[in-house]
Amino acid sequence: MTKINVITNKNTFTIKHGSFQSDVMSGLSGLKKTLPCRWLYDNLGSELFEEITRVPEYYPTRTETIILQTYIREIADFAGRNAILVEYGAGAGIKTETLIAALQSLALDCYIPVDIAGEFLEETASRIQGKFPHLSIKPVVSDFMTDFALPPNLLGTRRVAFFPGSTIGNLSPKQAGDFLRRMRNHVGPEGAAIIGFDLKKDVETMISAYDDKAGITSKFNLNLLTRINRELEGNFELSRFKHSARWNEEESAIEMHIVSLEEQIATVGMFNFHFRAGETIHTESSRKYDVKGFEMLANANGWKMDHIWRDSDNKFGIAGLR
Ligand code: AVJ
Repeated sequence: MTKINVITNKNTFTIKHGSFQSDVMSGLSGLKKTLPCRWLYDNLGSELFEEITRVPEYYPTRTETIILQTYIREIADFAGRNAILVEYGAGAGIKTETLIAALQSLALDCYIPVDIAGEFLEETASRIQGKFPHLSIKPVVSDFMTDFALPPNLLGTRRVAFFPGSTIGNLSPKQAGDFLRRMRNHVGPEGAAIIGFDLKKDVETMISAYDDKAGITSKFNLNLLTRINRELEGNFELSRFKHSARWNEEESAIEMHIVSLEEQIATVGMFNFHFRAGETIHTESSRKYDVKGFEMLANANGWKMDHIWRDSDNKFGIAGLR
């Protein structure tokens, strides 16, 4: 494992590469301050995200649910009977009843939830096992952005990768490409994938989804500073920062930023970080695709778009890839 040695005049500390601490230290030291969005999801952050899915402005979760409900028979036909479903990022958040109902309609032989958070994953697995006593469930604790193998000797026929929630939008084009190829390796040449992605639309609708009137998304974003204060002995004063949601046309992404309201210095452990007035920490990108763009991404990484299911307002898409 790569380590970064931080040398001061008195002591040498070792910081584990890829840890929260190392990401905060390097993310706040650069010319452009940025933090990986996975750190938004501590306990409170995960609860706040659940709350976001219920605010009126945040359309993705609810729209994807409607599409799943509307087209579940077609989606089940696409997956085929006795499939092995591999769900990436499955433990993050409570499974909605719709997703569970979808599992039922899919008539699966085996369900493989993959997530880095082992605790959540256990919860998800046992909850689903309770509803489907005869389903073979094989949870895999892994970061789905790294290479990992599926359990051997799986029962069932075709393997189907499932990646709902437009989580793919958080990945850069390179990461999304790597991920699609990994999925292909996991399911093999006869396999399939079902992926939810958010569609590009008018900027106002997209921005308000990430800047709701009730201020839940703002709390969700600023909670990252609270987490730094708690876990890394930071002294961020939340009242001196604000949440901001922005549209980046070149990246076709909504970005969340934490904006410094004034010039200030914040301390994390024994390090000082200077902020200019208006300087931001970029905390998340949520990419929005059009159908053609998503199809090109799929084609370039080992897939053909076989189906596209959408809501009547064209807000969200679920792609069936082969
Ligand atoms: C869970 C990654 C799909 O990008 O829409 C919601 C996270 N961030 N509001 C998204 C999120 C701010 C969400 N994903």
